[in-house]
Amino acid sequence: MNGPSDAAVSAGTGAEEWYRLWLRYVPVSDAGLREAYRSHAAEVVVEGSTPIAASMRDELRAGLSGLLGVEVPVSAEPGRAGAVVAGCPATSPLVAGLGWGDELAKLGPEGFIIRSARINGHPVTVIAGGGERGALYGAFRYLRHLQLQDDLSSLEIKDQPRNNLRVLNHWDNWHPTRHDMVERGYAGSTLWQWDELPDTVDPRYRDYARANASIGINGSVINNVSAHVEFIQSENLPKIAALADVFRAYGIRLYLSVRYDSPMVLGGLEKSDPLDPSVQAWWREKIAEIYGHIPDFGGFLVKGDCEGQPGPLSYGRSHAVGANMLADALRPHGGIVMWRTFVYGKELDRIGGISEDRVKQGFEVFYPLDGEFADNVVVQAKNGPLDFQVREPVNPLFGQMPNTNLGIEVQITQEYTGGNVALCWLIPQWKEIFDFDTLAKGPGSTVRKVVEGSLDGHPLSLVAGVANTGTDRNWTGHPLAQANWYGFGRLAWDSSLEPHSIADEWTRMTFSHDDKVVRGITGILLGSWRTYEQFTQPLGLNLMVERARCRLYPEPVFREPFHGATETGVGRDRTRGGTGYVDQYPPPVADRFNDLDTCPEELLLWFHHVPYTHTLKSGETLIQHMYASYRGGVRGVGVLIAAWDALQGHVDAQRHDDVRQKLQEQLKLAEHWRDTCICYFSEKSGIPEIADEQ
Ligand code: GCW
Repeated sequence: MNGPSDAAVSAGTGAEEWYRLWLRYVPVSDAGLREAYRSHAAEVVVEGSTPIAASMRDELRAGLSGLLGVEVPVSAEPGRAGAVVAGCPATSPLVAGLGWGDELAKLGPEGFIIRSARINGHPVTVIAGGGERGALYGAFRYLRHLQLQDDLSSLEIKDQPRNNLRVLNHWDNWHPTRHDMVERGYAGSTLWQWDELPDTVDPRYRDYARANASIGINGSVINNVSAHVEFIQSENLPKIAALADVFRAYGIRLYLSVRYDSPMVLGGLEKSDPLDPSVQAWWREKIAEIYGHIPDFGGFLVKGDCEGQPGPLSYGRSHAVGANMLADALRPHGGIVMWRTFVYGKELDRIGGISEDRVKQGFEVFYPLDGEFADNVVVQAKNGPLDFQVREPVNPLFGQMPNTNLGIEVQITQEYTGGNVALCWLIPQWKEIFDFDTLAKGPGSTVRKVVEGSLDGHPLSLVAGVANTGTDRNWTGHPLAQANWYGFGRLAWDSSLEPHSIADEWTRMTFSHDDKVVRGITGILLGSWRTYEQFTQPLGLNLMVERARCRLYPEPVFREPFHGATETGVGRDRTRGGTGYVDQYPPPVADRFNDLDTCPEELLLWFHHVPYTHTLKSGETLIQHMYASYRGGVRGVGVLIAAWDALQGHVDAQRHDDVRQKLQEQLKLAEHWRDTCICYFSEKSGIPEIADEQ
């Protein structure tokens, strides 16, 4: 097999339908409900002339007109029953006049109230934001309320985001590199057309911004963390600024990934030592130049001292010193630094005492730095200690850097979870991560509370996701991967949301309220992560995938140093008797993982080297369970296919066909994994599969 088939990368027959994402605004099917809605949404009133006010006005007008099947007019002030009034006290006298200031202040600038009220004697619906972004999020929430066909008669909705930075990380390059224009991107090329900007501003940027605002994403790092200096080169800043102008109208701040050695590469300086005054001056000047083009620029994302990226370690400076220098230069402009903890390998040789086991190294570098980062630095840690696997334990840094703004990075693009070939809805995985109890301050010390900042009282909270978007007309390569983008935004806004409700929302907005469709597609989404785990890396087996760009296929022999398979057993001994990784967790968690009997079975082979003949709780031996898992995973894909086929005639033919094709691709992938891994482990262990398992 040589990578995804042509069908796997084509836009598919339903391209234009998929392009509309979850913002389809198709007429409410029930005529009675549509009539009722029309009486509650008769005109749109948005005061002010700011970019966000214009966006809100456009979205409400287009959304209501689409959903109600009539042209809903825009008015300067409520002139009839059923006006929809949107704004915030600072920009809308109508909203300011309601006296909701104290309530709104409590919700913060991104919070909102949607409430039935009376203005000028008319019954109206008010969408009031604490600030303009809050009003914008309220407008999208109101439209989602209609898209979900909920009752409009007496509205009382209050909401606010649990995390204040909700950011996409685009691993987009300035020019083609070994990973093409988008590293680990499986949806075509980069969205940012650098050769056309700033003169030509593709309308697609606005649709990108709308889609993000509709799910509360308020930040976009537009370039790869393996950074290129072109993104901060003076002649290119007008191009970057043109994107920022589009994003601003949807409450999205633009950030840039920067190379730590930019002062040398761009500035011609001798070195990039953060303690060197000329380096500090260079960054201050460059940052001032960026803000000259982008007044609300968000700040920098940095991947330092890893995979060939330069960093402060080469000057004998810690990552805290390295980050704080940039943070100091950004502070006068209100900018922040997001500093990644993803470090491993040779760059760490400069620090003594780093363990051999790669998964221990990030913790060993960052744990000692707790409390040393400036207040406008957010340390950005991947959800797990290795690298976005289909299953990993939670990164032990969560809960153990109480004096640091500690954000989380998850991967929406499916580098290790099927590329654009397999459906793997990751929201259940992310939910498990947010729900994990670090026990750092006793029971209830969940990753959610660490990231939100509520456990340790931090004002800066970050949820970052490596984006899965590209130029494919369906945005995400696999059309159903749109649900990963959607779900990321919803969990970044509130990580206590239930996966089922997110799947239900997305399905109704993207497809229909047909009960068969809603039940069918939510079931397919909810089952897909474990199915992918079953046929690729069961029981915490890490890792099996090849090194290639798409990481779709197993390379069991090549990956033996990772998964630890021998003639007698498989898995990595990370207990106290092995690499000792387990003791990077607080004692009660470490004890649970350290003991073969209490270690959660889904992480068994991550923490333990287990004999093939070991008996699991199910009564099966380990090896027979693995054989059964690979077979079960293939059957699981068959279940997805059957569930999708059952929707024929209930989903438009074009989009139905696109997904059917993808699922067939996925079946071939799963069968390849099954056959390769069963063959590998049969030979390795010398233990044949028990016949009735076939
Ligand atoms: O595992 C690696 C990925 C790289 C990525 C790196 C990172 C952007 O394979 O493609 O580089 O993680 O997270 O920085």
